[in-house]
Amino acid sequence: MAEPSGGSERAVDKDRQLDSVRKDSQGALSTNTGTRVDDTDNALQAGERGPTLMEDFHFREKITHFDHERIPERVVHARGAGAYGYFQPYASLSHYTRAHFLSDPSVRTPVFVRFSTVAGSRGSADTVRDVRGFATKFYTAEGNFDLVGNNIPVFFIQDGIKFPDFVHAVKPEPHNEIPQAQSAHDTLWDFVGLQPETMHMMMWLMSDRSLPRSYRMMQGFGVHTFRLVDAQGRATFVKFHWRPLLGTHSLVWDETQKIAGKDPDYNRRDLWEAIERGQYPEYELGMQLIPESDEFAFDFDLLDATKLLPEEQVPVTPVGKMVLDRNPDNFFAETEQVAFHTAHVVPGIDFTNDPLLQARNFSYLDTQLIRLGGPNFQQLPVNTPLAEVHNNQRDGYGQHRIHRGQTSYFDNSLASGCPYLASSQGDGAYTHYQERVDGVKIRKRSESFHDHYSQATLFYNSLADWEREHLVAAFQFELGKCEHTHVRERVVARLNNVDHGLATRVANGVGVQPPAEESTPNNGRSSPALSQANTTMDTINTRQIAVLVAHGVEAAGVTAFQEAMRQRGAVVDVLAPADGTVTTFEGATLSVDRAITTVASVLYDAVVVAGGVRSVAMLASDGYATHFVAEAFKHAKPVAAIGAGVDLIGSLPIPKLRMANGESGAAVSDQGLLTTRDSEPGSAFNEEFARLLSHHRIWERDMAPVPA
Ligand code: HDD
Repeated sequence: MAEPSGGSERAVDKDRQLDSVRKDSQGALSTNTGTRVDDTDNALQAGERGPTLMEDFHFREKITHFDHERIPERVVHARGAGAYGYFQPYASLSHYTRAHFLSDPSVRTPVFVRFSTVAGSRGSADTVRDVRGFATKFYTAEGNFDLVGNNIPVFFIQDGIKFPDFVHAVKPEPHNEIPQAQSAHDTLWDFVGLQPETMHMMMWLMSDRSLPRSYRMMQGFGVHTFRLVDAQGRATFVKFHWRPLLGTHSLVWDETQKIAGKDPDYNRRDLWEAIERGQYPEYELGMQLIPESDEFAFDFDLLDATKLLPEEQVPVTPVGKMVLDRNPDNFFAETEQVAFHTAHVVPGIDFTNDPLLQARNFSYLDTQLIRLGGPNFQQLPVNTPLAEVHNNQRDGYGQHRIHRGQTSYFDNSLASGCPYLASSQGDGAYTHYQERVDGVKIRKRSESFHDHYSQATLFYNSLADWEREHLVAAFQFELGKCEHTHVRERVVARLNNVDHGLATRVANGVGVQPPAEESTPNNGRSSPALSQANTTMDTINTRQIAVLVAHGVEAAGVTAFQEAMRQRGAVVDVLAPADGTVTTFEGATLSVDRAITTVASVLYDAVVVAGGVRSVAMLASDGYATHFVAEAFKHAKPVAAIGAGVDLIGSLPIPKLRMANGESGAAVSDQGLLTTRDSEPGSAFNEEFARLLSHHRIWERDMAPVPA
């Protein structure tokens, strides 16, 4: 085999490959056979008021094509957003794997990533409570490798044969197709109560992990234990992790529900806009590497996808970085038609006997056949590998290749035996890891898969207080939506095996009898790495800040603040009661980015009320503006006020915190409320604001009783 080309050149190869099929809107209008068309608004008809004629080939072609525009949406993960980029390892991993793309730090491998929600339809809102898919296609020189993961490190079920049952339970109920993209309904919780193996994953789903602030701020996990195999055929177990460089951050539940109406494309738009601004999302790939000799060293089974491997037991080794730097040109052609498959592997990466993974290795190929209409979906441009493809597979719907020659079988002599068999050494052929397998045919779950609660407890114990409060509230919300009392009761009984206090609180919130005594004592174990309280909090890059202004605003303070935040990578929008410009206190004009009525506080990470007595008086009498600030406060966001802006805060129905008073003086910061009477706040104010924002939310005032 020719040595795959290396270096940064490779990252653009996929882009170059796609160039051959890109099409710009230009030239004269024509039919699909190239016949030019001079009227596409009026069908050919017999007389001005007469019937349309069959003869109108342009009409028929146009309508027929339109009638066939839709393809089946993905049965799960229908709603998604994608981007291109590249992956580059920090150092060679050749002592673990022969995979070329992991063996040379000079090789940049092009990638396409698709993020998704699971339960909702293609048009559902982005911010629903759900798992997020994190699927990466590496276009390596040795073929495509797909890492089809989620933002949660465990899964609902242990054996893939249960996947249709689980998905039927979580999807809208079949008799009335309600609710859309929601887990808060009877059938899901009925399933959960009857399947204790779901309990660990349900703890994650009820945590803030299911409400990511951004696809750029969530982790990714390969979930299963895979195998890395080196050139000598030696294997190491591996668990894959993606860590976002911006930290792992979430929205709050009330906020996500409002965003679902204000901007259903919130996460999709966020990804798109960050890439358009050149603020490229970055993720570090990490690996937990487990020697084969340690296969049975843990108190759970490495083949059980409802279990994670605590980082405190086996640390995550950072091995490389992925950067997403290009938006697709066409959503359908690329993001919709991309076809991921867990069995798209390259030499050096292999499977384990995890029964969930084994099932996936069947399901993903099968689903593409119906979704993309036949066996040639790999020829769709987004799926085409950079590695050369030669085989004797022929024909089928959507065949784009013109295979030449007389032969389409192996072995042949008429085409000199081509395509010939690749060898594993010289030609880099894939060889399956030679695992010894010995067993009787049996339908039985291994004993080692039977503990369903220890890690659910581990997760619960690892959460910060505020995370635990959110989780309890989520269970209460979801079970509170269930109509059947016995469904609520059974889940509470399951939770009693996780933690008695948790079960009691949930029971009290949903009106069922709390369990009298604990069924399993809390094991007291925790893993700090599982809490989002311990994530990266050192940047405000790409954070969205709203500055509220009106006529009479003291603009000097606003401009200096804007500049200071932009230098740190944040996005600052000036919002006013109306779009256009406002006349400033100084007599100049200040551009307005958006009218307050067209946005909402839930679309921002922080809010600042600018100074200027007239401006503040106008804002204080504007219900949208006051609601904006109070709501941001309720959602635990940094709220700041400059000069007279402090008076607006004082007039709001929010808990009274310490605020700046008097004519001037240093800024006062109290539980994320930052105030200064100076109309031009200095660098100390900016520093403190950036510090608060880098912490994402001020959880100490979370759940503030604010009527917003
Ligand atoms: Fe799956 C899509 C992730 C278990 C069957 N899955 C799909 C996608 C992601 C995952 C991210 C969307 C890919 C894309 O963007 O196109 N799935 C997972 C993870 C799992 C998992 C992390 C457990 C660890 N999945 C799973 C099982 C089965 C499937 C057990 C079936 C036995 N998944 C599918 C599917 C989908 C899919 C039906 C729908 C569309 C597609 O594959 O291409 O085949």
